[in-house]
Amino acid sequence: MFNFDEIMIKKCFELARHAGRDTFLNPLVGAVLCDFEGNILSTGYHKKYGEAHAEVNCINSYSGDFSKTILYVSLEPCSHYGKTPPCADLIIEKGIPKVVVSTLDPNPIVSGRGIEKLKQAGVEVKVGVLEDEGRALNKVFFKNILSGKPYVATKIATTLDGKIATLSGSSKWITGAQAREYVRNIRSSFWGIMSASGTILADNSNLTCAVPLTRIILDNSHKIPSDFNVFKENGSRIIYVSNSRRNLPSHIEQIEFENYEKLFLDLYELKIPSVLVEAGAGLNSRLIKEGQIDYLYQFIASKIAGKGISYSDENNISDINNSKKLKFLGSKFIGEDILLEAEFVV
Ligand code: AOF
Ligand code: ZN
Repeated sequence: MFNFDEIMIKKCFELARHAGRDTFLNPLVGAVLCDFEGNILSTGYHKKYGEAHAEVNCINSYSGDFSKTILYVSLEPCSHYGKTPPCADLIIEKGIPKVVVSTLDPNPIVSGRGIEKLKQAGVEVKVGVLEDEGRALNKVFFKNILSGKPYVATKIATTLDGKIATLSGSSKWITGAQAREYVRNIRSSFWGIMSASGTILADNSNLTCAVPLTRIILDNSHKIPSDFNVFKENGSRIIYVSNSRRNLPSHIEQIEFENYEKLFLDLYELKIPSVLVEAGAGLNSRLIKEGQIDYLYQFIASKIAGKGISYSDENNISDINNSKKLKFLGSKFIGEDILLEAEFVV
């Protein structure tokens, strides 16, 4: 069914996505200004962290009369003085009579106050248009603000019978070249890439990507030799995580590991909003067990390995009703393999 509010909010989502990585630590937000006949008068989006919000960019690109306009925004207009003044004040000052919003802002300094401020000033407000999509668009921001931790995804390649390697550890390659190429796209949408000593020792991978990802290296007991590729300086940040400090070159930051909860809190403090885990059974098992993973990218190859290693072997669940639950979000062919995407249910 034709629903004009939904069409306009979808347009806001599209605009918001133009920003990509530049909004770093802030949400992706888009805005559209329409007249009462449904004509679009102006659009805007939040382009860069610290710069003008979507609403400001949209409102300031229109110079006509605002008395018969509707402002569509993918996130609740803010009510606070941050790096920029409150968007709600600008909306009121311009005399915009109606605002349609997808989701409330989870940021506790805003959260409902923006809407309240608008209503108090007599602005008609509608909230909740395509709310699930609005939250999904900013899943990283929601996780960051609500938990103080990065959004964490894991990328895993398995055989059809769920193995990441044979019993002898052979895993090159489970998936085909196209799937491995696709992983580069996935990596580039994250800020940090996390791996652990077992995987790094086996692959001597440099954990790099087309965009400068922060390499997060978990290495209790200092097992990775310091001449390994992962320590090489290439302009991107390196965070070394271990149970004790190590004498390493100064371009490498260090975190002392206590537990995973603390580690992720520390990583967000270090301004890492999202992390992609690329590791083996040990790290994946522990993170899954502790509920630290939000999202799963599982590439499934049309191969059967028989006895082998699963990515969650350390989770000893005897009653199937106590399994970790996920929600499937979609699947598609990548070359001869299938990519399955799912969200962990909390
Ligand atoms: C954005 N862009 O389009 C909207 C945001 O420090 P400030 O002033 O940039 O405020 C950042 C907060 O403003 C952010 O955490 C979110 O709660 C709210 N809304 N932020 O960067 C926008 N609408
Ligand atoms: Zn704002």
